[in-house]
Amino acid sequence: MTRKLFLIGMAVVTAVLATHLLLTILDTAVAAAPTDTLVLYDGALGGTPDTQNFEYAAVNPTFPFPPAQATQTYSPALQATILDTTPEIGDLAGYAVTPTLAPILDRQVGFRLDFSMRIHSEDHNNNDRAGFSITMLSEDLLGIELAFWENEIWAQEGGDPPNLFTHAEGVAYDTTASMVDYELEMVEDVYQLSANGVPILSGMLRDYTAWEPPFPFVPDPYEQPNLIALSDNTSSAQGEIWIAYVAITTETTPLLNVNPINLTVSEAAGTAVLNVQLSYTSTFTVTVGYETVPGTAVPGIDYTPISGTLTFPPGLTSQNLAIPILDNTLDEPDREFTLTIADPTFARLGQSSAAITIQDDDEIIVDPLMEVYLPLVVRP
Ligand SMILES: [Ca+2]
Ligand SMILES: [Ca+2]
Ligand SMILES: [Ca+2]
Ligand SMILES: [Ca+2]
Repeated sequence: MTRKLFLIGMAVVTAVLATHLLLTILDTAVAAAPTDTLVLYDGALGGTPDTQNFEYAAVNPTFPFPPAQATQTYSPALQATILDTTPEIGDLAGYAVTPTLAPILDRQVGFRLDFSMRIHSEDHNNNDRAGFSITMLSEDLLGIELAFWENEIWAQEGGDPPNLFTHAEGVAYDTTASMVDYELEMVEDVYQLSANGVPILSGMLRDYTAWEPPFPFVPDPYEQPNLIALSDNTSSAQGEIWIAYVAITTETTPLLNVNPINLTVSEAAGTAVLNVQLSYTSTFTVTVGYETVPGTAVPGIDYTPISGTLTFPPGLTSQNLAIPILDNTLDEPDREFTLTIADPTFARLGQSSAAITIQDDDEIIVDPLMEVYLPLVVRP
């Protein structure tokens, strides 16, 4: 079994190539990115991915280790790189981001790989293998390896052998028809793949660390944090793949904000209405807990406490919370309490609390006599 040797070879190559000169060139490219999106390869700029933020390796791991016949060719007409492993099925070839350049891929705040590509052709002699795969691992080594066939995209199973690296959930999809803009997002424990803006496949993240290199001196790519690799990593399949664009974006989950931060209502208002808003639409279903926290205002006397969970289906970005305010006839100071949100899923907390002030609307109950005679006393 030689399927994972490509990634091993790539890791070794990475170590060899990590020269000061290379890092200087790559750092320059990274610094140009203005946001938390890091463009890893842009075919419109010209050149193959290894002239930008990727490294390339091609090996034939079968004894006596003949030179790899796989090629990478930049096409000005396509503004893309053609990776071709069809000359020899035994070849392993592809790209990985230099570990020192990879951003931290934190599942709790989410990250997303955007890639534009077309499977020109793909062929495999094993139901559990594919001529092209995208592998992305989080900082804590959970991730997904997606296999691309001409007519299906599917996930490699994780865990322990014999299930490890077998054909798991997939979706029928024509990967050959045209260049497709894919988005592979990971948040918390799940991944979701979209094609041209439409979610097509999702599932749980996998743990591939049970795989072990066949030689103790080579590093294990499945135990390399923040791994991003695009490759034919098997001797059981081959393909011709056109790659036009790859970028990684971190902190992809939206922020949850309570508005307004300070709200003043009359005791007679009936309700205090607060708004909970997502900073942008999520393709995941976002939830967040909420509850009222007493201050000088007393639950059951000044307001009716509320608590629960808000759910934002994909597309919904705003919801209101109405807190019942209780009226009375006592003259009293203004009273305050707080609404807080906590424990979000598929989102981050932004402004997580709001202070509500209940203004008293009752007047001093004066002695009727005073009310009648006081004006007479003060009148000149
Ligand atoms: Ca391992
Ligand atoms: Ca191959
Ligand atoms: Ca009142
Ligand atoms: Ca009152």
